[in-house]
Amino acid sequence: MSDLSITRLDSQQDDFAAELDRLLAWESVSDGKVNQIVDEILGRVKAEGDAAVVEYTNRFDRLQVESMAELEMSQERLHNALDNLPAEQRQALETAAERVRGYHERQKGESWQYSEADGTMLGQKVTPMDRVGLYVPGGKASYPSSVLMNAMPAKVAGVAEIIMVVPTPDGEVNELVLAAAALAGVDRVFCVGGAQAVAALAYGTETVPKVDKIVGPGNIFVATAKRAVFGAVGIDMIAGPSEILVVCDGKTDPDWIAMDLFSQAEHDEDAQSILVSPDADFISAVEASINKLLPTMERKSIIDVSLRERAALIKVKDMDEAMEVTNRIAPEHLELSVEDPESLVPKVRHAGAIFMGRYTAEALGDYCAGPNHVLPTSGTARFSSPLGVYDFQKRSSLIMFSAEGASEMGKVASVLARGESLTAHARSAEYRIKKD
Ligand code: HSO
Ligand code: ZN
Repeated sequence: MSDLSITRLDSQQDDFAAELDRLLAWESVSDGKVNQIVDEILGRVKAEGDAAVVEYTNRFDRLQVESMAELEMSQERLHNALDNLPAEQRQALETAAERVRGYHERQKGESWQYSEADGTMLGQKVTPMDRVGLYVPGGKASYPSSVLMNAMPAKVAGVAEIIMVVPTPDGEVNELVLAAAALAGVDRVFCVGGAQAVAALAYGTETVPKVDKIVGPGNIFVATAKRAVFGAVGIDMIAGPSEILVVCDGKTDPDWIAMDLFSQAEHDEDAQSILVSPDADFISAVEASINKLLPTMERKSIIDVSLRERAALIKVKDMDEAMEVTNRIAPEHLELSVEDPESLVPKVRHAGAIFMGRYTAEALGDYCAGPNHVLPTSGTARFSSPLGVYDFQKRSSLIMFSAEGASEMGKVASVLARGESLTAHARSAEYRIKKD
């Protein structure tokens, strides 16, 4: 295999800012043809329910089932999958699940309230959603770890019912995915996928219950369907390809860094891996490691395309500049492979997850560190956060006035309401003003 040519950038070059923008440009394609297909599927599932879901599933996943019931996996089936796992896998899955649960327990938003001197009480009541849908992709991106990462925060939030959908093309079932569903406490699993699964969850059918929110990654049909049903139900973020940004002081083993870059590149050809360092010799050493290690990788053809097309090795002046570049990128995963990561963290303003120190491989976060691996991608860490318990909880405001409080605030409301020419508002407040 010939040496890979990976984009090299230097912060000192004149067009650095423009080159960086070009590197980061990413648009999740919104295809007219896909929209049309998805609209038709959504419309038919909404109108015809189970029959349409079964028909699409037979067609797209090459199955021959006659009813929705045949596409449901029983709890017994899920628990069999868990019981039949090799002991090592079961233990690893259980350890991961426990750590993810423990981390998310700390995220639980609690209700609160306070009272004012006149007895008026104000507060916020936190409640879980009743029912959520979890989309799990089939095929090469079907990750049991993602089942845990999506289901556990919902469980911890107190969601009463979790409905999972997962396609089984050609009838191929992923036992580890079923085992993870059993472990996470998923309530019902349907072997359907694509826009038809999103439609079934969003609108409900005779068999699939309608959910309040749909979470989980999927292909362009799933993403387009999720966007289309938003409003009828809640959705999580629309995930882009995975990314990693490694900031290194030049003192970590270059093989470790090369493999960390591979770890996201192997997800798919569009994944993006970037190294930022002030040490030019180190950058060259990592490049040599990349070329040495790539032929040994099982997914070398995916990694090869990802690195050629989307990766970059960026030389900066110093660590301060590295942090500026980091904030411009707002990466999904940020590895601070440096001696004293704690000194850099205060300078990080935008990142989905921050992996601190040379030992903290991003891969640990993907599986078992505890924090969620569903993270904002494509620069959206500027305004959004990891999937968490808060995504499955809602807040209601609590307001209770005493007679005295109603009288006082009635005067304020009356003035403001009359300013807006809303007389019923004003008079409603004024009835409660004490007359003496
Ligand atoms: N790195 C992926 C999650 C994942 N990795 C699942 C391995 N399995 C997105 O953050
Ligand atoms: Zn990963």
